[in-house]
Amino acid sequence: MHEFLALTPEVADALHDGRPVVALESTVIAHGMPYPQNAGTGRALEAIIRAEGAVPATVAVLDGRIRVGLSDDDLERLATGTNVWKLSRRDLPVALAAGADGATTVAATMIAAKLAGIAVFATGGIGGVHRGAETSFDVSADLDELARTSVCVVCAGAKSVLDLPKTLEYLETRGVPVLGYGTDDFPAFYARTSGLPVLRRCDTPVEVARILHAKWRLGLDGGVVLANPIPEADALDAGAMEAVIAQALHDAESRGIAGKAVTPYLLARLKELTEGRSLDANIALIRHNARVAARVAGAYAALAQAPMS
Ligand code: PSU
Ligand code: MN
Repeated sequence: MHEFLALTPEVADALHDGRPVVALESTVIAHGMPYPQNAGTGRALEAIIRAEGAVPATVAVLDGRIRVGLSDDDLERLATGTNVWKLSRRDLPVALAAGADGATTVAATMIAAKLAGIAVFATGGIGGVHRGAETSFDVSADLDELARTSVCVVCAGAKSVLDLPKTLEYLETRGVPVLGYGTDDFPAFYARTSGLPVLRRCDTPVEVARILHAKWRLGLDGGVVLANPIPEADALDAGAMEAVIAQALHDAESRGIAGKAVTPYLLARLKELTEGRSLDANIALIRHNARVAARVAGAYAALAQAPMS
């Protein structure tokens, strides 16, 4: 359909028919989790979305084309590949021109979802303003993408390796609604609460869908964050994680890790320091996000199909 964009027939058909589709990112597969948990999680997310009656569309770049919807072999290739680039907005044209393989971040996945016509996207955590950004200038391109690209991103908030108050300030400035799913409090990824309020609590998929519909019908382009807390049983102790996060940040700094390597380094280091508990929590929360995203996609598809009144 497009020189640089390829949808699977399943995804294209669902979009054509107005059925719910949920986009999934691939950086979490290629750079956010180790093998084989990454491949297993990628497959589990697709199965969860299907079980909820929606079509999953995992996004990645393979051989220089943005692929929306992957085969099982494609997924395995991303999960095991040794030369899979991490692609955000700035990297996409370079990877396409080079014919490279790459995993898409939240920002790049939003771009692909929007091009394909997918309104809802599930991930683990969004990038944000890093601690110390006042000197490092490290602000994830995910935030500017949320400001401009009309996709609803279902996440478990953001990790407290980031500066959460500054992340929320930035989203406020850029006009991005931050909604809490069943919570008034912005979740902090491994922990259910951060002590920071969301803009609006939503308790049902329909409430979320109504906000998406109102925003986009009004021509207010840009994303929406739907922050869905990690399930109670899977949450990690916030105080204990704070100490581990401080250690991981210190290690990143003393090794001179910078730029796009920061987030993958921190994720891997947290896993080591928690003996795998951070990975278990990460898998649990992203599965939960996929389920909620499928339900929101269903509610939004129903609303978008309804005759205008
Ligand atoms: N946060 C996580 N897990 C992840 C990421 C973020 O808890 O895997 C990934 C996402 O793909 C996100 C990206 O879009 O890292 C942000 O990278 P950066 O901070 O370099 O913008
Ligand atoms: Mn960064």
